[in-house]
Amino acid sequence: MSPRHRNTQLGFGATAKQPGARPRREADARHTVDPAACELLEEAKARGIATAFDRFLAQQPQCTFGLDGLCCRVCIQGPCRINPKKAGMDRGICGARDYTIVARNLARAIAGGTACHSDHGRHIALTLLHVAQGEIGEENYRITDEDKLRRIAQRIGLETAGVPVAELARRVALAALADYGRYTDEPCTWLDTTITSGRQAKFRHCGINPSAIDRAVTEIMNQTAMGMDADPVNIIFGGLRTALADYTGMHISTDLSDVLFGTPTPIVSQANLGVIDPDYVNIATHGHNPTLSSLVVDAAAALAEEARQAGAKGVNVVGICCTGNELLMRDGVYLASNVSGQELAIMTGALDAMIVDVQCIMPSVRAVAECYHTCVIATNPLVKIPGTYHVDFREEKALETAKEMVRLAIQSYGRRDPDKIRTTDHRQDVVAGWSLEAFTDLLAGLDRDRPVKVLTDAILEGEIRGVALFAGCNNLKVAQDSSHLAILKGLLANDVFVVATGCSAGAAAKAGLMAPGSFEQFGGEGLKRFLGRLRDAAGTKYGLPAVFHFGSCVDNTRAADLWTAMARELGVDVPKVPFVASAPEAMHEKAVSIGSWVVAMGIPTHVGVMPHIEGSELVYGVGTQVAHDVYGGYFILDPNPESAVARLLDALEYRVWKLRVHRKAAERFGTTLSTVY
Ligand code: BF8
Ligand code: SF4
Repeated sequence: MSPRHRNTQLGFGATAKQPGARPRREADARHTVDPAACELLEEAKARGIATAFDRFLAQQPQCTFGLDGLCCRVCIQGPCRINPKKAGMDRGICGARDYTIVARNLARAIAGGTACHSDHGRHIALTLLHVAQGEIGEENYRITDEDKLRRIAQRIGLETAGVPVAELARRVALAALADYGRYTDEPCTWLDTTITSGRQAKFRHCGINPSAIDRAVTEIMNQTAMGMDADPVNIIFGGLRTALADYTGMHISTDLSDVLFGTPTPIVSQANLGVIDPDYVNIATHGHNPTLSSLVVDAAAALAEEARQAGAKGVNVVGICCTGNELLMRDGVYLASNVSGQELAIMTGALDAMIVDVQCIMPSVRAVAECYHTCVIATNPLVKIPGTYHVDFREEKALETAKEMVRLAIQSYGRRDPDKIRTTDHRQDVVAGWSLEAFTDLLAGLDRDRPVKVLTDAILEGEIRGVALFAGCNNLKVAQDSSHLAILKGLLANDVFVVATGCSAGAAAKAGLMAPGSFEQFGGEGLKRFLGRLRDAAGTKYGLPAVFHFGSCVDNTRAADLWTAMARELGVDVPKVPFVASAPEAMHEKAVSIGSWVVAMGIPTHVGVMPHIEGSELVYGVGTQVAHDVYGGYFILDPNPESAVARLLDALEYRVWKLRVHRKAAERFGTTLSTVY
């Protein structure tokens, strides 16, 4: 463990930044620990095709000003690259100091992530509105989960009795859209109605309640412009307000996707590149938004006969990234890979089309596809990649457009080059579909009235040590999936109950950590007992996994709903709940915004790739130490998986210990539970 990342007994409080220390990893020569990806990378090498793995190495060494967050390009007098320790270079041309520049860069990354998630949520809300108003035909979209719609409506304070479903959907959609553009100062509805009263008070007290998502993004861009805010703490508070707007947009996405496409229930499928089957017309849906991909699934089923006429056995839709997670958890669609495997899917030579919507789509997919027959189809007006097909996807003719794309894939199947087919056998069984509702049902097998108590009791009694959320991306600074898997296995063996989303869920799925019954293989004795009890009580048709797939990245809000439910069950605020989070291979701006709201919600949050904040001791200290005092959550920045496991376990242990002490004290003195964390 490097001295910078020494742990304290409490599990938080990384030591102050030590000059000259640079504990970043060297480029990992292994590239990936995914066996399917290894095979395909060999193929790339043999064919002389450059991938992101090669380009990562070509970028070395990366600029240390950028890595430290000390490069300012906010105005075009810059870039100003400053060195806080060198006289004359210790501030930018305008006089901005290290802490201002680092805080501004961080806040702008949060704004970027918030824009992505919230635009996704807006799209879903608009789709629901158009369905409710009868502007989109039933063959395209419909309200699939009326119960969830009613529960959401009640939660946000709408009258539901006697209101017809379409009208209720219209009101819910309008309430969601109001969270984007409110001009008064009330907090966003989706934030305020889904958190504990303790968090409501905390956010109000700190003045970080967003009143509208779009306003939060606009304000932080203004606040961090040249000649605006120079106070790093005020900038960080602005960043956190934006991050809470991110949470709001994500929660809207999850809720309204469930209404439109159904709330996930456990479903068995498979993951890894071996799901690309050369006997079928293979279509990868890649990106994030289920409005497009769910229709591709319908269109593929409808056109199976056309595929058979073309000589294939049918159409096989597979998913990549979060679109893959959305389809896996609702429809059991195979998950081909997480973000770093997107080019490799094309290199199987059997991928006939890749249909992309928004976010995490590397422009390089087109360059790789040029070496193959694969037809890359972009579908969103905000995502055009030179050289690809662009199909204008509109909700009102969604099925028709989806069929058009499936037909392109069938035509492309006829252009395959048999010499280039290099599919792999690596695929793992997966049981996915753990919405919070599905997981609560599982707990209800042991206690119908207070299902969440089953989980909190298991923690208080020491059967399991707490809950961990695994989230975030692949980042090629780390061998693909290696940190996810090392930390996941470390926590499972130490009896932590684990849920995962996004590309972290993809890593777990591909490695067999979500296979039915896999908890028996990867869990410690306590976790095995706990999940064994749940399995026996629920009498499930499928075996339980070691890691529970909680969905796509926007579904991190399902995990947030879980810690909120645990806080309510325990009668405390979130900072006392034995719950931690980890993004071992964080990459995207979206991961920065998620990590920031997870910390503000009160959760110790590990990040395994150093964010660009090391240039300012002040900003570093705020994230790793001061945040704990203010919010109860804090960042554990540690690229070493072994010490990350130890520090996450410490954080859980500290919370359980404190919870027990406070409970005992309250019992003994007949008082209410202490609110101190
Ligand atoms: O939104 S985990 S690489 S795919 S950003 Fe992207 Fe990161 Fe994957 Fe899902 Ni989330
Ligand atoms: Fe340089 Fe200041 Fe402009 Fe940033 S805002 S580029 S520090 S002059």
